[in-house]
Amino acid sequence: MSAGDYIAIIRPVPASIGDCELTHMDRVSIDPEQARIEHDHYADVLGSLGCTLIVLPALDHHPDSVFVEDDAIVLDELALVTRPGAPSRRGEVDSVAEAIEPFRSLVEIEAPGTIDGGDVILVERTLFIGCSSRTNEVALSQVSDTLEPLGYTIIPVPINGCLHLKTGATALDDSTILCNPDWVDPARFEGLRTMDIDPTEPFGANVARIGEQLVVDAAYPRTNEQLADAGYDFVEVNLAELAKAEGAVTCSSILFKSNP
Ligand code: CIR
Repeated sequence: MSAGDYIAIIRPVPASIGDCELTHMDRVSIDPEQARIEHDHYADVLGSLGCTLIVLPALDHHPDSVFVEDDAIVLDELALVTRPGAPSRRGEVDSVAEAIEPFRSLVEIEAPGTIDGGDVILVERTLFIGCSSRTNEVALSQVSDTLEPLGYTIIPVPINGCLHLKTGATALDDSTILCNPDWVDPARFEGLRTMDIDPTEPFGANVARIGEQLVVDAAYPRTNEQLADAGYDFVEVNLAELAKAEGAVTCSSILFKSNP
């Protein structure tokens, strides 16, 4: 499967990004213009890798609306439309669902369930789901009830000290997880190999995967060098402004196969 077979849903950086939710970070000033420049380059990279881009309308009254990953979990058979853990983010999901509807049937997470897409790592037919401040047991049960009959395995993963599971761990391929062991216990990924990030780069574990190709943040050169040494192929982006909003590479798009 090449990147050309993938859809990437993105949404522009809103003018209100400075009013974003923050959980583990102090608020610092964010330059929306600089964030837009960085996000435009990110979109260009996804396009240059062959993804078909779907650009949603900006939602200026939703400060975190650029972080579309949290609004849906797209699998081959269907898409779960999330109910984000932060109430300020719940108005983001309708337009995301509308964009996915031509490609997948939709299943909505119902109240009082809450889950953010950033808490879900999909490796083949296993979903590792972070037990974060955004994702609760009600949503975990709904996800299990929907997906286990389709042959998926759901594995809850405790996290400690970061916003989402994917802040501290992401899949590099179908058998390897890149992990910050201070935030996520590598032993939770039973049956998979794990690679630790460089300990000086705690946020380096968040990489986006499009088939064989990875997209990484250039802010983590030591971790990226480890990836290069291990033979991974990646393109670098710079999302420094969005990082101040507790965002990262995966959060800024929803990537899925157009014809699974
Ligand atoms: C939030 O707290 O919801 C945003 N400021 C950051 C969301 C980042 N999303 C992600 O890691 N999937």
